[in-house]
Amino acid sequence: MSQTIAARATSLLDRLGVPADAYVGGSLASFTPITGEEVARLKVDSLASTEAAIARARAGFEAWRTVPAPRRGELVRLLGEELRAAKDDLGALVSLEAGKIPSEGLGEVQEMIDICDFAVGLSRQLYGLTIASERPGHRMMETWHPLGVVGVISAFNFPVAVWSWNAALALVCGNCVVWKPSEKTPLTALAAQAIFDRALARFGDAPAGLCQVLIGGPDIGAALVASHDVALISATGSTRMGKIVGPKVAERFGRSILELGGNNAGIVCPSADLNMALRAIAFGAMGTAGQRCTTMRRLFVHEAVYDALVPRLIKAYASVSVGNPLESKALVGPLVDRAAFDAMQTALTAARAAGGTVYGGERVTIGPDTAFYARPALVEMPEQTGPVLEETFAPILYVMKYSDATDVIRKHNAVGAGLSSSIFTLDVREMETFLSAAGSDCGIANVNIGTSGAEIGGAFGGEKETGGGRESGSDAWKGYMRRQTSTVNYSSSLPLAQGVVFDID
Ligand code: UN1
Repeated sequence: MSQTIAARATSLLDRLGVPADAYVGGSLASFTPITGEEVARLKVDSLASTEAAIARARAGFEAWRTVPAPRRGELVRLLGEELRAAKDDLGALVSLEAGKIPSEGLGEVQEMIDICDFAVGLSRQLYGLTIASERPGHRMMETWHPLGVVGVISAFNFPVAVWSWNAALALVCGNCVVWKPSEKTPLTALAAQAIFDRALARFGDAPAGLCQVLIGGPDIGAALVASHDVALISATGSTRMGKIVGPKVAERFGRSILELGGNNAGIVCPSADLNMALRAIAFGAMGTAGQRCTTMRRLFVHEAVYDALVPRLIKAYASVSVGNPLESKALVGPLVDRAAFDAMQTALTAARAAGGTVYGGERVTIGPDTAFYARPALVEMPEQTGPVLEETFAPILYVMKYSDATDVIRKHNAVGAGLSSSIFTLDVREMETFLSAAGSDCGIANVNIGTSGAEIGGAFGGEKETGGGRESGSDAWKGYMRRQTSTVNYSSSLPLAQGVVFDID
C-alpha cells in the first residue's frame, strides 16, 4: 500500500508539473491521512529565503501595480484555463493529501476555477465612486489602488481553494502574493504553484516574484506576519492562531483578513421540509469528515418535529459509509491525523460528562493503524454547555431541542464564533427574523440549505471570533486594495470646504 499511494502521489505530481527535487530528500515529511503514511519529503524554506521571497514580491509589486487591471485579469484567465486542464489530477491530489472524497477534491478545484472566472470579470470592474462636491467647480472621486504584497497563510482543509480566493483577487487588484500553506498539505501547494507557473509562462511579461509559495513551519508564517513589506496578511485557521496573528499585524498597522473558527448551527423549525433538512444536515455536519470551517456543529430542533427528524438523523449517522476515499465510494473519509481523532474523543467524553447521549464517534479500522477514521458522532445534548460551545474540528453534531423561537436565536448566537448558520423553515416570519438584524449574528446565514458549501460569488467570512475578514466574492476585493479620495478643483477660485475663510491678503 505504502508504495502504491506514494507512487500515486508521485505520478500525480509529475503530471501536474512539480519537479521531483522539490519533494524528494527534503526535511518536511508529507503524510496522507488516507493511510497515515509518508508520501514525500519536501525541501523547506529558510528565514533567509523567506526574506528574499518577500523582497522579490515587493519589487514585483512595483511593476505589477502599473499593469492595466484587465491585462492582469488575463493572467488569472489563463490560470483558470490551466486549472480546468489540471482539475482531475489536482482534485485527486487534494483527496490524497487532505483525505477528501473524490467529489469534494474536485469541488475544491472547481472553487478555484470559479474564483478565477469571477476575478477576470472583476479586473474590468474595480470601480470607484464619483462624489458630489459641496464646492462649485470641484469634483470628488474615489480610486482603488493596488495595496502591496499579500501574505496568504492557509489551512489543511481547503489546501488550495483558499489560496486561489486570495491569489485571484490579489493579482487582478495589482498585488503580489507570498503563500505559506499548511505543513500538513504542502504537496497540493507545490502543484498549485506549478499550475500558476504554466499560466505565467503563457502570459509572458509578468514581473518576477508575482506569486510564490514557501514551504515550512510556523516560523515562515511568523516572518510574513512581522514583515513591514507585507501589506496584508490573509490567514485561515484556528481562532487561537488568529489571536496571535491579528495583534501582530495590527501592531505594525498592517492589514489582515482573518478567517478563523466556526461553531455553525442549524435551526429546524416546525414548518421545515424535513426530508430536505435531513439531507442538508447530513452533508453540512458529516461532509469533509466535519473538517470544514463551515461544518454544521450544532443543531436546534423544534420540539414539534424533534421525534420526526432526530431518529432519522441518528439512523443516517449509523449507516453513512466511512472509508478510504481512493478505494471506495464512502461519503466520509479520514480525519487529518491522530491529534484530530484525539480531540474528537476528548470532546465526546466531555459531552457525556455534560449529560449528552452520544451516537457513533468510535474509531473505524480502515487500513493501517496510522490512519484515523471515525464514525461521525451525533450527540443529543440537554443543554448548550461544555464542548458544544467550542469548535472541535471533527464530525460531531450536537443536537438540542427547543420550544421558543426567540430563545433559540439567543442560544444560536451564544457562542464565540460567528461564521455560518442556517434555518430550515417554510414560514416567512421565521425566515426573515433569522435574517434580520435581530437574527443570526453570523457572516453567512442560509435558508433551507446547510451551513457549508458556500458559492464563491458571495463574501465569505464571519464575525466575532471568526475574525471579521471577508474573502472571495461580492466586494471582498476591496480588502486587497487601498482607497484614495481625490478632490479636483477645475475652477479659477479656491473656496474652502465648510465655508472656512482663510484670506492671506
Ligand atoms: C473552509 O472550510 O476553510 O463554504 C472554507 C464552504 C467552502 C469553503 C470552506 N466553500 O464550505
